[in-house]
This record gives sequence, structure tokens and C-alpha cells, in this order.
Amino acid sequence: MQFDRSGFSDEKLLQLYTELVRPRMIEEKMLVLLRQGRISKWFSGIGQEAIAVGATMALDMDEYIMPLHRNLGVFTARKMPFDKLFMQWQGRKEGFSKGRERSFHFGANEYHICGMISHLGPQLAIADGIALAHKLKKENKISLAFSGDGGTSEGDFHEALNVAAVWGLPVIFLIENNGYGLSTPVNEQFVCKQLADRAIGYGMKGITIDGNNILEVNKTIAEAREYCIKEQKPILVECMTFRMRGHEEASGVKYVPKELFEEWAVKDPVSNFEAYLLKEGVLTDAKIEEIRNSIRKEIEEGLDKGFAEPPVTPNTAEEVADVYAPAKAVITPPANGNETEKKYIQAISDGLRQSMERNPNLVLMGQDIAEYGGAFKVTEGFVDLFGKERVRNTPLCESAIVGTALGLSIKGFKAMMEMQFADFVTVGFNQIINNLAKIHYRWGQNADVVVRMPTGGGVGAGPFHSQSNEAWFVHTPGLKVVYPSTPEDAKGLLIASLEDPNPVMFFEHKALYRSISGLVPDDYYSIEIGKARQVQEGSDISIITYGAGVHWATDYAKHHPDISFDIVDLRTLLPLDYDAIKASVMRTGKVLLLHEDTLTGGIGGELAAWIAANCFERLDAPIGRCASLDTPVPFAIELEQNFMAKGRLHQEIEKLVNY
Ligand SMILES: Cc1ncc(C[n+]2csc(CCOP(=O)(O)OP(=O)(O)O)c2C)c(N)n1
Repeated sequence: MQFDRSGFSDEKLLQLYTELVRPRMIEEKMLVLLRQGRISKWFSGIGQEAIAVGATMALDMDEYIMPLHRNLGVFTARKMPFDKLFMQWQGRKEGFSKGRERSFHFGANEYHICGMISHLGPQLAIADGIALAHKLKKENKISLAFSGDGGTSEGDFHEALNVAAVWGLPVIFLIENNGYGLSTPVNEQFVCKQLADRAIGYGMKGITIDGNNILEVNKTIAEAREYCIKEQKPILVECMTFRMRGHEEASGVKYVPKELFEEWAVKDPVSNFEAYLLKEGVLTDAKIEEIRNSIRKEIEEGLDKGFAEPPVTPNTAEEVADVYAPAKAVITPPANGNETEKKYIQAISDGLRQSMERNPNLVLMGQDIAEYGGAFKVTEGFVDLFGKERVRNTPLCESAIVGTALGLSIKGFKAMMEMQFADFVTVGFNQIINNLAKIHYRWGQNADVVVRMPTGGGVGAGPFHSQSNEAWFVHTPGLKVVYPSTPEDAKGLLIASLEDPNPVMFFEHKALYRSISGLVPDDYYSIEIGKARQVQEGSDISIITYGAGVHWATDYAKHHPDISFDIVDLRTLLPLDYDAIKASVMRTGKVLLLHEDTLTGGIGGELAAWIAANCFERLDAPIGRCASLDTPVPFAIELEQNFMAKGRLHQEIEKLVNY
């Protein structure tokens, strides 16, 4: 292995050596503990340490890194105390995630590390968001994200690189090409010659280097950093290395030919660097002993503290409370009483515009939302008001944009992403469900992101432009799900969603956009998330509903004055307003749960269970559910009408009346 020490002082070389040895020694100790049955699982990075350490030490301490499961060297080079790290791995409360996350699936803002989720690829787009924050603030900083060779096959890899290239984001994408993805060798993973060649397809620079040579890694990443800052562009760096152990210790290494281990053992990053420094006279045997003894001591002390720490005692209230970032329940009333008649869509646009005026750190992203004004024109004229930096057309890549929104949030920005249609959320699903929703519970980082979801049918748009998919998100702790039915609520709730530090899925019914009007306060105001609206009080039948269902119910009530309806517009589906639900049931004793979403697994089922458990004595009839057919949403208008819950409303109400 050829080392080139030009530009490296003796002091720097010693520092690199110490940081390189530390993860190796920790891992060797962990492998012993694993064999003794004192720890449960270990993903080894032995043989790859030069990449994590060399890269981390080329960055400023306040530049974010998105590491993966083999990058202990990132955590140690960022000076995370070993005892706390060990407690993290052991699931202790004093670790970095209060015992909620395993191994390296955690982050810590004081160390500028954003933790991975198991899905690997989603890390990359978070780096885009962080780099975008640097770019918007004109800071000379970069972000760095890791991927394995296996991870490069994920769509998230492609999307993140493409966004970074198109937007000119200072990101270093670093591939650790260690020959295997679990048991899959690289020739079954990709057929390009080098993974760095993929950079060409994204219009960015790509280089391949020896990942086992710490000086080469450190120098390359330092230069890449300068390049990203100066050119305001991303770069792809592929580090060739080898995984000297199994995917994780239990998986074994039977699938790897023995010769490969022999070939790569000779290229070991630690022993080669040590030998080089001895030859250069930078290290002596005594100095090596001194460094290793000091690390050994640190490990032993950390283990003593870690093993002494008792297992976590569950506190259910704390577990539940930490799912969400604390949200100030400040409700802003409009400053004056002026109101204007507005369509539902205008009210949304109004709320968004006023939020942009109030929050200079709010960034809007979505397909065609800039000059074109969005598929439904919600952001028409916004570019002129706020500029293209804050009103951003995105490439067609929902997953990367949700990830970018999270990256922005980590840097203190607020982000709104417009799904062109709610149906397309499926391709951004993982980032929403697993990153946005869980991140606060996992390691205390919030996701200050609103995803706007033009939803619903009734407009003859077929199976992929008509779905009601709110129930998918209601089932995900950590999200808030808001679904207004009137212009006034749409504006006030959108403002509240943008003020809320938590991720909010904001559903806007497309069929209401231009069909519903109402008086809307002119000023900025917010409406509390989690509070239902009593549309009308009555004594015969409760209709508990939301979205288009509110209009179906009120229309029905208008045409049936002989029945006294109590209509509740839930407005927020997560968290639900159980007080309002209960109060309504208490007034009537007969309940119909109405939604446009399909029946099975819809929110009506959850509400029915809750009402049965909490209002049983007051019920005078079985709880009714009126929902759409359990089929995809058909295109032909006759079929769609047949699909829609609305067509069965009369029949379901009759059942309750006649019970
Ligand atoms: C989306 C997803 N699919 C499958 C897995 C299971 N899995 C975990 S690690 C891994 C291999 C990753 O290989 P690579 O990206 O090369 O990283 P390495 O482990 O070699 O460092 C797989 C398939 C996963 N974590 N996420």
C-alpha cells in the first residue's frame, strides 16, 4: 500500500492513527463480548475503518454525516463517549436513544450525526436537505452520506444523487464498496465497471479510491469538500474495501471465498498504516503501546459503566409523550374581523402564502409548483413573491424530496412538500412512515414537515388520481393527519400544521377545491389540530365524518328535516378528538361513521371500536359504517358513483332510523 504523507504533519498522522485504531479495538472487544454472550448482535466494520475515520476527519465537526451500520469510526472520530455508545448498543436509557433503537440507528445533533433507518438508502436524501440548508444560508459547509455497494441499487440512491446534481447541492456521497451486500457479491448487484461511473449519468464528478488507505481517503474527502463548497456541486466518491467479517456476526462468511480474505488481509488499513508510520519514524513501538493502552483503558472504563447501568424501566407515559415533539398549543386568532368569501383552494393558497410571509425559513417543494403554480394552482404567483429558492420545482422523485424536507428540518428549516396527487405518496412512503414519523421517538430530532395531499375521488380520474389513503397514515404513530372540509378550516389548519414542529399529512379534497366556498378571515390565524368541529347539533342520529363526507351529511340533513342529525366534522384524524365523538354519541345514541375511504381497515372501524368500548351503554343501535366499496376507484363516472360511499348514505341512515 502506497502512502503519500505530503501535507500531513506528524501530529495529524498520529491523530489519524489514534482514531483509526480506536474503532478496531472497540470492535475486537465487542467480538469477545459477543462470544461470551454478553452483547446480542454486532455489525462489523473491521477492515473498512479507514473510510469512516478518514472521511470524518476531513470534515468540520459541525458538518453533518449520515453514517450506516459499519461506520463506528464516524461515531468515535466525532468523539462520542464510549460509555454512552456502549449503553446505546445495550439498549440502556443512558444511550443516545433511551433504549429505543439498536446499534447504529441513532443520531445526535450535538455530534452532527444523523442516524440511519434500516432501509439504508433514505440516508442519502437527508444529506440533500442539509446541504440545501447550507446553500440557502450561504454557509460554506457540506454534508456527507454513506452508502454500501448494495445500497446503490436502491431507488433512493438514484433520486438523492439526481436531486443533488440538479439543485447544485454540496454533498459528498460516499460509497463503501466492500464486495458484498449481505451474501450478494457485487457482480449480482450491478454491472457497471465501477460504481463511481454512475456519477456520469447524474452529471456529477465521480472518483474511485483505495478505501483502505487512510491518507488517500482523508485527502480525497478534504479535496472533495473544497470542491463541493467552491463549485456548489455534489460529488460521488467510491472507496474500494472489503468486509472482513460476515454481514453481522451470526450470518457467518461461508459464501465468501477464502482467497478474498487472504488477499484483503494483506491490505488491512490499520496494520499497513501502523507499519508505514513506524517506518517514517512518526510512531515507535512505545508510542503504539501508549496509544493502545489509553484506548484500552477508555474501553474498560466505558464497559464498567455500561454494564453497571441497569436495564431500562419502561415508563409508558414517557414512551407515548416522546412520539411527538412538544408543540406549542398557541392558537392565533385573526388580528381583525375582516373576512372574504373564498373557495376551498383559495383558502389553502392564502394560508400557505401568509405562512411563507411569516416564516422566512419555510421552503416549498413539489413537482411543477414554481412558475406553473402546481397541478391545481395552489402556489400560482408564489415564485414572484418568494423566489425560486423557496418555491422549488422538484424532479420527479417523491422519496428524495421527503428526505430532503427532513434534512432541512434538521437544520432548523420548515418544509412543505406538495404531492401532486395523494396517490403518489406511495413512492415517498418509506421516508414518511419510517423517517419522518419515527425520528422524534428514536432520537429526539423533529421533522418539521407538512406533506400536502390533494386527495379523493368524484372527479372521474380513475384508480391512481382518486384514492383516499388517509388511513395508512393514521396507523403511524408520529404523524399528525389533518383533513379540513371547509375553506375556513383549510386555511387555519394549514397554518397550524406549518407551525407544528411535527410531520403533518395535510389532506385536501380535490372535489372541494372549487366547489366549496365560505367566509375566510383575511388575516393569518390558526385552528387547533386535534379538535373536531360540531357542524350541527341534533338528537336522533350522529354522523361522524370528515372531508367530503361533511358535505354529504349536511346536504342529506337539509333534505331530511324530519330527522335530527348531530354532525361532527373530525377535521383531524390523528390525534382524534374523542371528547367531541363521545359528546355526539351521548346526544343521540345512534351513530353513523361516514367516509369516502373504502370500508375495510378504514378509520370508521377504529372509531366504531372506540365508541363501542366507551359509549356502549348509550347506544340504541349497532354502530353504522358508510364507506366506499372495497375496490380500487374506477374511472367511468357511473362506476365511480357506484363505488362512492355517498350512494349508500340513505340506505345506511334508514337502517339506523328503523332500528
Ligand atoms: C430496504 C432494505 N432491504 C433489505 C435490507 C436487508 N439488508 C440489510 S443490510 C443489507 C446489505 C447491504 O449491503 P451494502 O449496502 O453493500 O452494505 P454493507 O452491509 O455491505 O456495508 C441488506 C440486504 C434492508 N436493510 N433494507
